[in-house]
Amino acid sequence: MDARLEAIRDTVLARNPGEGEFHQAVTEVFESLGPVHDRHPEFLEGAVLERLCEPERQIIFRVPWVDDAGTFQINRGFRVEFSSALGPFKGGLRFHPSVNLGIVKFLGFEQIFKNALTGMPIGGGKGGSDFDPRGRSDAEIMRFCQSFMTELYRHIGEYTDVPAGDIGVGGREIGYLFGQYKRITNRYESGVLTGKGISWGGSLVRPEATGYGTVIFTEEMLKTRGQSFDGQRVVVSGSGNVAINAIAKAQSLGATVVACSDSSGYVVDEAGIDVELLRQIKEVERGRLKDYEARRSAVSYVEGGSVWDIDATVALPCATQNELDGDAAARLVRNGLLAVGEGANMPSTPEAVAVFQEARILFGPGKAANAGGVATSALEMQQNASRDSWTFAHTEERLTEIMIGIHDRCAATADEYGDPGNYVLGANIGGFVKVADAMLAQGLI
Ligand code: NDP
Ligand code: 2IT
Repeated sequence: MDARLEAIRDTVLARNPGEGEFHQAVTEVFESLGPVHDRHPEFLEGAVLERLCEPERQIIFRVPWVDDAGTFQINRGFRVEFSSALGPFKGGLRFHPSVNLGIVKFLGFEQIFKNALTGMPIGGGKGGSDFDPRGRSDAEIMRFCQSFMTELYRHIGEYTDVPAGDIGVGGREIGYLFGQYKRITNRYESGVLTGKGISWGGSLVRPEATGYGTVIFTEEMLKTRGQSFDGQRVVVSGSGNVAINAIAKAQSLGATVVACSDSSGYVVDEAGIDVELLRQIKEVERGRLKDYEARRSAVSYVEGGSVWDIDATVALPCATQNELDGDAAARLVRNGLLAVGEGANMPSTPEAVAVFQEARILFGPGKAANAGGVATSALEMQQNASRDSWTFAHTEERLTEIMIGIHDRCAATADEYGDPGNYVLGANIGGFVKVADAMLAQGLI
């Protein structure tokens, strides 16, 4: 890492002890930015990095609620408003027991650059709670969401901060959150949340957008080597929103997705994952992946273990951070891997990324490859602002254009900085320069 940047990075780490994932995300971005500061000394003079690593605002709050047994429950809520240089804070809410300030800050930091890469007018933020939705009834989820919004409502707004979903937060939760926001404020403010239901202000394609976008981005990478998804053997991790839609899109392009996972285990289905069955189990029944095995022939379910033990030519990690380590990366590379598209945020450890880059594997980092979700959220905001709703075909076309645009900007930036094919460099520099320019133009704030 460039010595000037390393000194700033060390201060950031010392000021934010115990936030391992945030440290990892900051280090990863800083490692790309040395050459930018040679060309743009004004970024150092303007303390752009010091400012970017200090969120504009961080909100931590108590979320009290009552479970079905009548027991009082107390969770912790977060919203970290990182950067509004390019637009209102924008980013998802994650409900998972592992959520803490360091996780929310890593996600919010990544979101700044991701949102810049989309070319849409959105800043970066993230939030969530250590609430565990697993095994909770619908009524419990509703009461939790209502309590969460009873604090969050005063911090968000169409022109301020626009949350959406992430792990554990989908259409159902956005509905309960929106209802409570409306009730408290007495305003039908569609633009305050994205990922809404289609009949009440949502956008077609938003549910599919992250998974579809990841596959579109990966297809563009494959094209640079004269390849495509057609005929590829694909492994996807996770079986949530991003994973299911990545599987659907990859198979529509002629790939066979042979395995996917949840936090309990993975299934191998050599004939190709039956997406409709997977949707039925995970989205309709809210069941576990284990249930897939009994309902389809010639399928094996492996309890525990890692889905990355299964060979693939294309790997799409779509579950969570640091799920694919250096050993798994090395094994995949030895066994014929061509490309990795990160549907999740920071799923590959730094060691895994180093293995992929060393082997010149096509590697699309999350902040570029999974930007289709937030980009379609921005399209939802556009539709809300104009009180319009677009067709599926039109919205999908916009998503495709945006993903191809992100791919091409990352590739062009990597070329410009002398490392063709390095999408990590392209994404970090491409996103950063846009934000840095806006920050300097807006003065010291
Ligand atoms: P979902 O909650 O719909 O699904 C998450 C999936 O990942 C589930 O299969 C879950 O398994 C698995 N998972 C979660 N945590 C862990 C863990 N600690 N270990 C192993 N498996 C785990 O979330 P999404 O699909 O929305 O999100 C997946 C990833 O994509 C996240 O990294 C998210 O930040 C990222 N992302 C999401 C976007 C969106 O629009 N939703 C946009 C861009 C990125 P289980 O059910 O067993 O917990
Ligand atoms: O990580 C992400 O980009 C998301 N969870 C989606 C954020 C959004 O505002 O749609």
